[in-house]
Amino acid sequence: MKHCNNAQIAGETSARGGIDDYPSRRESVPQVIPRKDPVVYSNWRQDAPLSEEQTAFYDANGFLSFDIGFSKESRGQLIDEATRLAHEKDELDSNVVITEPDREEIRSIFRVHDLSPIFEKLLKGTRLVEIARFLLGDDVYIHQSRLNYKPGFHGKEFYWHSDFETWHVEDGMPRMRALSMSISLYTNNELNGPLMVIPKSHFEFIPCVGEAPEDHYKSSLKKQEYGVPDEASLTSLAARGGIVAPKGPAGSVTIFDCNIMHGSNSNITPYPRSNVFVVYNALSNHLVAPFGSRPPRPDFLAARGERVVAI
Ligand code: 6CS
Ligand code: FE
Repeated sequence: MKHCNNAQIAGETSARGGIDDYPSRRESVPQVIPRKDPVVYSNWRQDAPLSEEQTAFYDANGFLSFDIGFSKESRGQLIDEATRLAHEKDELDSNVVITEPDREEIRSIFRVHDLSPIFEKLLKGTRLVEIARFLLGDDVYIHQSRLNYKPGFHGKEFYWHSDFETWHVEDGMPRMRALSMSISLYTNNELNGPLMVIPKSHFEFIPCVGEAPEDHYKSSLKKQEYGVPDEASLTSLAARGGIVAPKGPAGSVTIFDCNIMHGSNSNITPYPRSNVFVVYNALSNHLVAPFGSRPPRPDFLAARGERVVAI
């Protein structure tokens, strides 16, 4: 893993003319850039929504898993809603429905907090929002939400990536001051393609090599081939932090930092691994012009303008 020189640590002038502290898809050789942003933006306090140990674990590892304890009834409601959205996909804006590569099975449906009052209630609920506000030290808004269905037998992998690398280059997210929460609707076990994270990888920004094509999201949401890190950097990150696949019953939540390296394997078991994901961004970290050279992505992927509404 090559480390970049001081000039690059100091930040390069971005294609937009400002300073870009996390330049990516520019160099032909990946050069690791140490994280320049905090992970947890608040000091722990007695009334914090996470324990001191949970907060310290998230800060050090870049992720945290726990069970929000769905009642049987609320779990059933969420599954029925995910099924309803899938059945009514032809009535939805076709942009928000992503199918698996070369198949008709649904891979993801985006902006579920707009499409479903049931998912809106969960994702804008106090329990999750208070945790996001605490960790990000600011009011928050929903940058993106999605249902990843990962259906039995045909749910394909999500290759290793840092979300922040994409959100910075393609959406214009300035700082590492956002986080995702993945909430399982079915059991996530070691067999059905659980989310995998590399602990501690959030401390280093791995620039990617190769500029993505126009409208990259039309292919990347099915199978990401640009904005993916090189194998030497992945090997080095995994050697240091290992690989963890949080497991648990429906209602398990995994919070993960915007820059942690993560991915998931294909699901060839009969058991779906449908999880709802939400991305909370700090209000002060709202999107600006992309740090890459392409036009901004559509707002079903990256809320901007009037969609930036604190919750
Ligand atoms: O490009 C994005 O925003 C989406 N792609 C991945 C693989 N993770 C984050 C997000 O869902
Ligand atoms: Fe991701």
